[in-house]
Amino acid sequence: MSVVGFDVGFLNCYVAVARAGGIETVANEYSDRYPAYNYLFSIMHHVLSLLISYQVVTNCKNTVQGFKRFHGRAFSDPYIQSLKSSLVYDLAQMPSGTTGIKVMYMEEEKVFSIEQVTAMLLTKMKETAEHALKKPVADCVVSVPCYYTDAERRSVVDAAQIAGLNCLRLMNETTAVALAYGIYKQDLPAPEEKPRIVVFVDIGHSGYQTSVCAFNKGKLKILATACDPELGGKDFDEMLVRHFCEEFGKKYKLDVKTKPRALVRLYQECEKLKKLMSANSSDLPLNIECFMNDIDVSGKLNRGQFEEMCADVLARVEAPLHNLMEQAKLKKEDIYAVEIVGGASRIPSVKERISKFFGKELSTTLNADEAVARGCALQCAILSPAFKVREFSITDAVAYPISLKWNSAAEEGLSDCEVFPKNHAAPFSKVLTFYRREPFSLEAYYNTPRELPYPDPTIGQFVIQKVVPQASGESSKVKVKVRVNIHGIFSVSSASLVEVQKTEEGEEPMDTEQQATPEKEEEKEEVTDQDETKAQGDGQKETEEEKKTPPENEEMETSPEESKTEKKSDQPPQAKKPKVKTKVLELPIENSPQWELAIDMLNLFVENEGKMIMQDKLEKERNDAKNYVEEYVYDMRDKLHGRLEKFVSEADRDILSFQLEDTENWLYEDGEDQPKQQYIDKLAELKKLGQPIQERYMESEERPRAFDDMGKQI
Ligand code: ATP
Ligand code: K
Ligand code: MG
Repeated sequence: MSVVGFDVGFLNCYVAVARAGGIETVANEYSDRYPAYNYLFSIMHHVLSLLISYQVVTNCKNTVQGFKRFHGRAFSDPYIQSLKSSLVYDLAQMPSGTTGIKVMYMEEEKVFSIEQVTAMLLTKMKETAEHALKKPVADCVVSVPCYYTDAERRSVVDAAQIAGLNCLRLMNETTAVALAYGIYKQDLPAPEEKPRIVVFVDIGHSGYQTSVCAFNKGKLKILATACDPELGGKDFDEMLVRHFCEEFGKKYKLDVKTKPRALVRLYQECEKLKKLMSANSSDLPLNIECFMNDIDVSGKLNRGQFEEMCADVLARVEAPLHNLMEQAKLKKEDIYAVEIVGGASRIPSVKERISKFFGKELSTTLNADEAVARGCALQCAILSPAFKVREFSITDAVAYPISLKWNSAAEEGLSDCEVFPKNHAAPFSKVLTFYRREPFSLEAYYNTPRELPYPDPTIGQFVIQKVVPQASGESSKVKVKVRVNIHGIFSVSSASLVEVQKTEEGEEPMDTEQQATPEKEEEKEEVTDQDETKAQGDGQKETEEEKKTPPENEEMETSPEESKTEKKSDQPPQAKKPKVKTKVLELPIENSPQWELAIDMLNLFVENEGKMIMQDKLEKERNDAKNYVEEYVYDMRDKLHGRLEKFVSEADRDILSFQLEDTENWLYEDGEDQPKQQYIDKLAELKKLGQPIQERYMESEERPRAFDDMGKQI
C-alpha cells in the first residue's frame, strides 16, 4: 500500500509521499538541488531523463514538453491546430482521431498517444516515489486542473493505468490545495457553526484557477470555481520573448523566429529574467552568448517596463475572481483569507491585483510549489486503509453543468434535462426514472458550451439495453443511476427495470404509476450516493476501504433541495403499493464516452509501456556497462603510475597502458554505441592484465593486517 500524490504540472511536476513522519515531497533521483521535476524531457530511449533544460536546446525536436493540454482532444481541435506551429516537436493524428506526439524512439519515428506520453512521465514520477519509499508504488492520487472536462480526465486516468498506477482519485488542483490548507487547522468552526470561507488561487505556468471553499471542523466543501485555462507564467514569458525578438531584430538584424534552437534559449532566458524581476525592480540584464549566427546578444529591462508590456495579460487576472464571487454569492467581507500558490503567483503585479480585488493582504502559508502534491498525498492517505490520518471529508464541485437528452417516448422529438448544475456537489449519484418499452439512449453533454475550454460539448452516449415492456404490454419503469464519480467524471453507472409480477389478490397488475405517465413520462428522483468512494477502484479494494473511509461527503445535507421539488409526484396512494409484487432486473449499459480510449488500445499501450520500461532497463544496463569500461580506463591509467607502479613490470605496464589508450579511443569511435556484451568483453580483456597487478597490490596491503588479525584470534 503506497500513499503518494502526483502533481502533474504543465512545467513542474512534484511527487509527495506519506511516511511515518508525515507528508513530504521527494526529489527526483537526478537532482537534489531541485525538489521537483523540471520536466523538459526527452524521449530518446524512453529515457525521460535528466530533465534539465539544456536538453531542450540540444535536442529540441525530440523534447516533449507542455503536453498537459492535449488530453482528450481531437487532433482537429482548433486549439491543437493553433498550437502546432509554435511547438518544437511534431504532433500527429491518432487512428481514433485524438492527438499524438511524433518523436524518434530507438532511431525510428514513432507516434505516441498523449496517454502514453503522460504515462511515461508518470512512470518516472512513480520511480521517484518508489526510490523514496523503497517499495513498489501503485495506489496514488493524481492532480488535474479543476477546469478539465470529462474527456481530459478520462485520458489522464488511462495514462495512470498505462503507467501501472492505481489512481484512487483525480483531484482538482485547487481542491488539493484546500485540503493541504485545512486538514491541519485546529481552529475551524464546529460543524453547526458558520463555515470559514477561504479563496484559493493557483497560477501555474499554463493555467489560472480559483476556488472558494467552506471549512468546518473535519470537512471542506468547494462552493465554486472559476478559471482562465489560458493564463499563466507562460504568457508573461511570451511577452518578454516578443519584446526581445523585436529588439534583437532591430539591434542585430536577427530573425529569431526562424531558428527554433535560438527561440528555445530565448524562452529560457526570459523565464529567468521574469523570476529575477519578481525580487528586483531595477534594470536587469539579459545576455545570451552565440545566440544566432555566432552573435552575442544583450538587452535589459526593469519591472516597470515589464508590467507595462504585460498590461493585457495582467488585465485578465480579475475576471475569474469576479466570476467566482458572483457564483458563490459572497461578499468580500465573507472571505476569511485568500491563499495563493503556483509559481506565477510570485509576480508582484499579479499579487497586487488579487490583493486589491479582495481588499486584503494575501496569505501565503502553504508552500507555493508543493501544495498540490501534498494535498494529493493527503487525499491518498485518507483513502488508503493502510494509513491513519485525521478524518476529513472533501466535497468538490461540478465545474460545468451537465445535461442529458433523449428521444422522448411520449412526445415526438428530444427531451432534455440538466442533471448536474454548475457547482453541484461531487462525487454524487442520482437516480432518474423512465417509462419505456424498448432500449433507449441518453446523450450527456455540457449545456454551456461557451464556458468550456474546449470545443466539443459532448460527454458521451449511453444506451440502456434489454428494455422490454411489461407482460401486460405497458411500458416498464426503468431506473437509471447517473453519477459524477470521484474523478469528476460523469457516467451512467447502472440501470434496472422494475418488472411487475402479480398482485397478492391475483388481480391483474395495476401499476398506477404507469397510468400517470404519458405526459409525465420522466419522473426524476435523486438519491445520495453513500458508497461512492467504495465503488471506486477494483473489487478487492472496496471492502478494505469500507472499514477505513467514512462515506465521503454524501451526507444528506449535500443532497440538493431540488430533489424534493423535482419529484413530479404522481405517486400512487401508499395503500396500493403492497399489492404489487415487483422484481428488479439489472440492465446492461453500452457506454460510449467521447474520445474514450478503446480497451484493446489501452491494453496495447499497457503492454508497450511495459516493453519500453524493459527497454529502458536494458539501455541503462548497457550504459552502465559502458561506463564501467570508461571508469576502468581512467582509474587504471592513474594507478599504473601511482600506487600500482611497484607491482607491475615495465613491459606489462606498457602493454596495459597501450591497451587502455586503445580502449579509450574505441569508446569515442566504434565503441560509442555497442551492445552491452561488447563492453563486458572489453572490460574482461583489460582486467586480464590489470587484475593480477591489483591482486598483488591488495595482497601486500592485506598481509600485515591479516597477520594482526591472526594475532588477535590466537
Ligand atoms: P500548471 O499549474 O499550469 O500546470 P505548473 O504547475 O507546472 O503549471 P508552477 O510550477 O506552479 O506551474 O509555476 C511555474 C511558473 O511560475 C513558470 O512560468 C515560472 O516561470 C513561474 N515562476 C516561478 N517562480 C517565479 C517567480 N519567482 N517570479 C515569477 N514567476 C515565477
Ligand atoms: K506544479
Ligand atoms: Mg500547477
